[in-house]
Amino acid sequence: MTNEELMSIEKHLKTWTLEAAQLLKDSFQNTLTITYKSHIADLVTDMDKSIEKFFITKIQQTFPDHKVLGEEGYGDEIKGNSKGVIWIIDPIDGTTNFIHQQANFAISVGIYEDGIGKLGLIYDVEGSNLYFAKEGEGAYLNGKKLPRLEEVTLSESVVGVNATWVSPNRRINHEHVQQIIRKSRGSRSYGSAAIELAYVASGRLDAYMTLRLSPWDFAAGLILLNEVGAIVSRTDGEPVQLLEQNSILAAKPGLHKEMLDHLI
Ligand code: 2AM
Ligand code: CA
Ligand code: CA
Ligand code: CA
Repeated sequence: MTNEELMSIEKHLKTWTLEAAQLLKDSFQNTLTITYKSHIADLVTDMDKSIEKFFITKIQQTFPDHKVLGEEGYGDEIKGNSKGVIWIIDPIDGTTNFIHQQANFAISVGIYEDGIGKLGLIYDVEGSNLYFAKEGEGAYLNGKKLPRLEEVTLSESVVGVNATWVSPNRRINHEHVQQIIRKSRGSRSYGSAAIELAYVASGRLDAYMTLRLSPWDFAAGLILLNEVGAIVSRTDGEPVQLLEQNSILAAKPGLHKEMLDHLI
């Protein structure tokens, strides 16, 4: 797409996100309808669904040839085909936080063309923090350019990790995760993958690792991270596949290798 088209998409994306964020804030006054997806800790609310539909309606009206991949399934059948322009949307990332805390949840939108990340946006709704990146033009927090990330060692790092992975589980050797945490300066867990990826991009976290994310969890984050020079791979060191589920290790240069050496 041309730069003109990209600028038009950016303008709409930011406007719609702020409108959606207001809908989410307004919803705090209402009673949420909460249902379970795969299990009792996998929650979805009526707001997850209505925000996804809100974006899809706007996109179909304004950019009819664009496709949408959304967590709640109201978008298009993508089936591994990354051709064309695809909006990868998580209407609420951190639904459990949305329900329990009314904080630490985000709207996450990554826009890709033929599999290349063009625009990435993560909006921390309660904190009103807008993380935005445009391919080749850098990443911004509330309009202020984020500096490129510098090398750091694990012993001087704060690492984002979900406590689930510290106990025995079938996805990774939990002792390797324990070693990383012991060696680090500290660990944090925020319950929103999108926010945690935005924190790595903005330097609030030095690294974030997680064992299973879907495209809508990381699509925007990858674009932000790329613009600030973060290193991103799966936890086995292999490249992340955009349209598949992946483990994710995102970290500052140097630290990524040090963590990977513990993991494999
Ligand atoms: P979600 O809130 O959009 O579902 C912490 O739970 C983080 O992991 C959130 O970013 C959450 O996204 C994501 N996540 C991915 N798969 C999940 C699942 N099956 N159950 C709960 N959270 C999941
Ligand atoms: Ca979910
Ligand atoms: Ca999510
Ligand atoms: Ca979600």
